[in-house]
Amino acid sequence: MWVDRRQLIVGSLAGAGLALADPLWAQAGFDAWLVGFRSRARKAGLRRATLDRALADARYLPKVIDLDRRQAEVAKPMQDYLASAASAARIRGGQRALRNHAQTLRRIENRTGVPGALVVAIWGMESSFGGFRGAQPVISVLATLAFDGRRAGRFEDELIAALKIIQQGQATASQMIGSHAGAMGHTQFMPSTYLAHAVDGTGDGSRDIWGEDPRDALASTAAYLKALGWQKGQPWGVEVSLPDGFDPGLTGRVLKRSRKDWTGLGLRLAGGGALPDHGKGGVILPAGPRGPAFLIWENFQVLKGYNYADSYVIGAGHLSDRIAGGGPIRSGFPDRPWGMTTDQRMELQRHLNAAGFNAGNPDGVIGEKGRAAIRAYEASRGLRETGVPTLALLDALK
Ligand SMILES: [Ca+2]
Repeated sequence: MWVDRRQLIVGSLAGAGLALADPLWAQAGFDAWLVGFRSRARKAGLRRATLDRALADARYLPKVIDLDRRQAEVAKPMQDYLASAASAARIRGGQRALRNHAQTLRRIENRTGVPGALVVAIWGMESSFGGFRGAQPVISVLATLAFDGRRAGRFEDELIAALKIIQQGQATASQMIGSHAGAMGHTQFMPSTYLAHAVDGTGDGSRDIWGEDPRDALASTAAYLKALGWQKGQPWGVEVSLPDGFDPGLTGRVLKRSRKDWTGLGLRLAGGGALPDHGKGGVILPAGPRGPAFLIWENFQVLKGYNYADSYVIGAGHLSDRIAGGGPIRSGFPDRPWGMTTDQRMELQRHLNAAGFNAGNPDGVIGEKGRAAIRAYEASRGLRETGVPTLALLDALK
């Protein structure tokens, strides 16, 4: 009974936003939540013995909540993001990894069509080639996030997936170390991704993405990309040059054209040369029309399955090109993407969101989501659909 009573009190305080400010109350609420969770986990097929063992040390981690709430402020400018995503040290690290694991990566590529340089680039992005795999107890992290309630359903599902991994004997709760968001191992798999896609890359029957040996994680990463639809031989994207006077309203991931059409519109490979042919593709302008332009195909979308942010996909894709011997991005970056300050871009995002057009987190980056929101706004007003952020649009929305 005392558990129920405490849950009641904590529940009402949580409603007032007070409970989580006090770690003691939070711990009390967490313990009560765990009792209810156990019965839901049992219904999901987890055995009592698994839960006793795996949840014995589960505890509320206030820091996880702090970090979760601190996400999504002003995004880094694209050039700064790319400079760290594809730093000289990381390119060297990737080339070393490509040599050290050449045989494994060749085997993986033969099986999945995913190039070794890309697998290694993701490894570099996710954990600095295994150097930073996270140090948090994943069971407690996921339990804390599920209890916190902002995305309770999602994190409770992940916690159940993590417990199933333990029940399968793939790892113990204490081996299951990861990030403050519950991502695990060399390439930072969420538990549900592990359950659906992890494979044995070493042939020993285990799927160990947590230990020192990265081969299971590398094979699993490629298997996951293949399952997401990776197309062999197709790049993530290529940098292109646009002719003078090019209409940015023609760009956007969803506005696909054939190679012949893009060529006719004056596009060339950045640095010269004819465009490659991988079917219909779209052109994206991550820093606006005065920054780099990329021609992208289906594999760009596949990589978004790994991490939805366009910046991540461009970062991982570009890093893989550099690891494979390609050069830096040729175009410079404008000080003001789309001719607007960061504050103005954030304001535009906020106004679009308020008007019912989902432009995503107001972080100052007008990516594909923001451009789709602008197109929807334009369509709703009977305007030509450009998806192009401008000061005039901001004024119209104010
Ligand atoms: Ca293995």
